[in-house]
Amino acid sequence: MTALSPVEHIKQRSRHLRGSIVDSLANRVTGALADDDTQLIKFHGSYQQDDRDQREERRLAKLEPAYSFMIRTRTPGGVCTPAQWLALDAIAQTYGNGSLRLTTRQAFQFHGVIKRELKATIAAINRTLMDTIAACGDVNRNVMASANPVESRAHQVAYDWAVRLSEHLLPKTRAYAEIWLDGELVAGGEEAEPIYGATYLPRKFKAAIAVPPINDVDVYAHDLGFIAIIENGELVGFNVSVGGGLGATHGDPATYPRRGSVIGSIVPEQLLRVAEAVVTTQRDWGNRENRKQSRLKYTIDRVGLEVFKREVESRSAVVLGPERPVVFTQSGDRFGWIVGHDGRWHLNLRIEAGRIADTGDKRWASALRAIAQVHQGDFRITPNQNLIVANVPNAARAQIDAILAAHGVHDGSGATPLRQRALACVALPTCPLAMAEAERYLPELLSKIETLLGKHALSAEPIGLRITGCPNGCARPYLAEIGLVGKAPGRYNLHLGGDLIGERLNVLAHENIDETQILSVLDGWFARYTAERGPSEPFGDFTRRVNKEWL
Ligand code: SRM
Ligand code: SF4
Repeated sequence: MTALSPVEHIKQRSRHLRGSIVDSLANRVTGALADDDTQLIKFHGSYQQDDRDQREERRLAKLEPAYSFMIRTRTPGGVCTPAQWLALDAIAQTYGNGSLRLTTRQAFQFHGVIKRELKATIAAINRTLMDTIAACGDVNRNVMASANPVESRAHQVAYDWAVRLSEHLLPKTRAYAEIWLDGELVAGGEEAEPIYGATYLPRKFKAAIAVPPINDVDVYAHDLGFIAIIENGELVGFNVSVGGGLGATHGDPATYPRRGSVIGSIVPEQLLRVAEAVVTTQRDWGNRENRKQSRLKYTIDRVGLEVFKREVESRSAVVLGPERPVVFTQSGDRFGWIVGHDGRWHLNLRIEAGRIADTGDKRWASALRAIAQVHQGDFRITPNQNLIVANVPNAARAQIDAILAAHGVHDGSGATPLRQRALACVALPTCPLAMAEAERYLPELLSKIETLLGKHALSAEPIGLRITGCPNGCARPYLAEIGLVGKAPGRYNLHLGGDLIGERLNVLAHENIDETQILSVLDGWFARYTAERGPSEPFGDFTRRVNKEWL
């Protein structure tokens, strides 16, 4: 028998995620945690990192790396109140690096929190009635839901289910309360984890709820996806998708992005039972020896989709109905003011790479703080790293517009569709796994590609580009029409052929190329696209059609 991976042993001896985190926090000799605790802290919503820009300088000065912590919230569906916004903004200023980061999974991230302020920061987040438990780690993570509050009542129902699912799959350990909130100690940490057991899941687990026709959540990228079936504006059920996941390792063909497979449909009341059955099947069947093979997608490919489906049916006592027809028309956001079905207004703001900060004349952090001080509705983080100022009465719109203008920012509706749709993961300097830049490089790269699009009279085309600093896929690059995946400093793999609705994985077209080569390859494609495209044929479909071997 192959040995369990080291992380399994750490979980096993952690007494339900306690480990020695309390001692690690108290140790003033280092800015880091003990090794085991760096794994366990993830389940509490935080990662230990170090500033990679400073690594070499500190090494030469014989100093330990500049350790700090990233903290991620659990915000199902990405919804928060203005009061929460103000509190989170203040926390970022007091304890973090001054910026808030909206993630591709509708959460907030704080970067740059030092160890001695970690407890105060997490406690402060909890005082806002938001938490960070299970935002990371081998558990079900933040549950996503279509952010669009516009179309129908179905969106509210989908959001409510996302909250219920998130709560249902939360770890039951009291470790979080004990460590961060001075909760009562549980003797020996012996409380039960009825869904997860003592060693939790073999690997991270992600769930999302999509409300057609908008697949903003990229539902097929998730271990578990629910696709709402809507009849006459009412949500009457869900298609169930399993086994999506995007992470891969360069040069290791045993790892790959996988699109989720629909195994059937359910009525809403069956959602929690089916979700729990998928989770416990993965708990029991997932690979605990090799973490590169432990996501649900590999479990399903190993045992077969039919076998997996039968097990889920048996554990949930739900017989899945046939897959129902659903149609997605887009995965991107719609910018500017949109009026909802109930007459309230929603302002979708484009936030470049999700980073909320005051940078030069563009004072996003101050603008949103000022909006939060007067806003009576809520805020919604979109899965595209953008923000909706939601539920605004008509009379309050002018004030919000004026605040934005006074702070040098705008909703992004005037930007090129390329810029509107683009996503970039965090990458350097905080992500330890980054091989190349992503967030910091995005603005410059987009400007260069916009010049090319202008040259070919394609500036108005809705072309989707996503860039990541490594093959883990945090900005879901494998679903983009143009996906750039970091290989080394300044070098990327170029993927082409995704679609605009998140239903098709793209294909590796060029390996390990630099900016000059990227621009030259795209220049060639844009020229052909202008000359040879079919009527209304999107760029991704065109590249796919022309390269028939990709089909
Ligand atoms: Fe991710 C690891 C950032 C969404 C796949 N991801 C990381 C870490 C924590 C690096 C680490 O392990 O030390 C990154 C922290 C960087 C930093 O400094 O903040 C990181 N991931 C992010 C975020 C912040 C990207 C962003 O720019 O928004 C997203 C946070 C989401 C959230 O709020 O929970 C983020 N990560 C994703 C997604 C997209 C999604 O889920 O829709 C994926 C691809 C889907 C999937 O999971 O298959 C993704 N992240 C990964 C992986 C690869 C997992 C795999 O199966 O191979 C890793 C590495 C790992 O787990 O070993 C990873
Ligand atoms: Fe880091 Fe890679 Fe994720 Fe980007 S894709 S945030 S570089 S792990």
